[in-house]
Amino acid sequence: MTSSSSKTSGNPIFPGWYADPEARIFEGNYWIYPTYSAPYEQQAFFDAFYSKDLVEWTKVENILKMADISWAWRAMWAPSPIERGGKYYYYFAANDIQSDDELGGIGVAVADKPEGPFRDAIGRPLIDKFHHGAQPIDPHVYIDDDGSAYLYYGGWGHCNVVKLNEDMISLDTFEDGEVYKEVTPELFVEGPCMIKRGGSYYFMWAEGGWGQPDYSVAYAISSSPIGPFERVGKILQQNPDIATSAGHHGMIQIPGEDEWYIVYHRRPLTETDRNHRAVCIDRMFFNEDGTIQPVQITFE
Ligand code: FUB
Repeated sequence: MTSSSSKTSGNPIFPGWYADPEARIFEGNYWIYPTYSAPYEQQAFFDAFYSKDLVEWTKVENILKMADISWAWRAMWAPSPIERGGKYYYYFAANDIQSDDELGGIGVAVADKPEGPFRDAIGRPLIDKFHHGAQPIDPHVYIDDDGSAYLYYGGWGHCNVVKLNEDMISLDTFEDGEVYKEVTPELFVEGPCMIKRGGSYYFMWAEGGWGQPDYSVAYAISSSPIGPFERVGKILQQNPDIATSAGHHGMIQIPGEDEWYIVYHRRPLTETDRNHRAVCIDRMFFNEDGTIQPVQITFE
């Protein structure tokens, strides 16, 4: 693991069109779990990347394949894995359902190792309907210090949170009896992400137009993992000299340090295809008052 003098490999950090990176630390390695960014017919598998130092990345191919998810037929994307009790739970979106009549939504797979192979945990989507208007896509899983597990998700401008049971493959209820709690912050589009720092919950999301140059990341600070999430401002956005469409991210904290990196996708200036998205890492700094400084996107 690296410390304050951490370098990254130069942006983008690995070759290939990948998007929606989730970032984790498992078994002493940094891991990035992205979408394979291609037309839907080709989005039929997931690769993952790991590194000891954020510089050299090794690719693991096909950690989960659509052929192994009986109900998935169209595309799979936006993964979010987490470890609990020695098992790895991998949440993902599939099929891009547009209404409650279609089969699809957020699935959950499980494996014994961070590199998989992942297998379907329940044989059907974990979340298969629209609740409070949130399309069941873009899951992000978070376990709080007290062991409570939350799954944030949403698209089409609405964001929900559900509580997971300890088995990580079924839904609990909140104290008020709700299962699907809407937590949509102002301007939310998709791609939720949660971190905790100094007792505060930092909820972040993608806003702006999907595939548009103004795609970006904003955040809220709350004293609770279920909000309310009041928008503070933007963290990440395009730089006309470097890249456009910077958004849908994950976060890495260097173990034991107050040192944070944002892992996100962006579109090189030379590209116009919406799927030509590449994974990048840049440093993210907090101000003394706990607010977040706008990230400078770089080629470093
Ligand atoms: O990669 C597919 C979609 O692109 C995700 O659902 C969105 O968050 C956007 O990044």
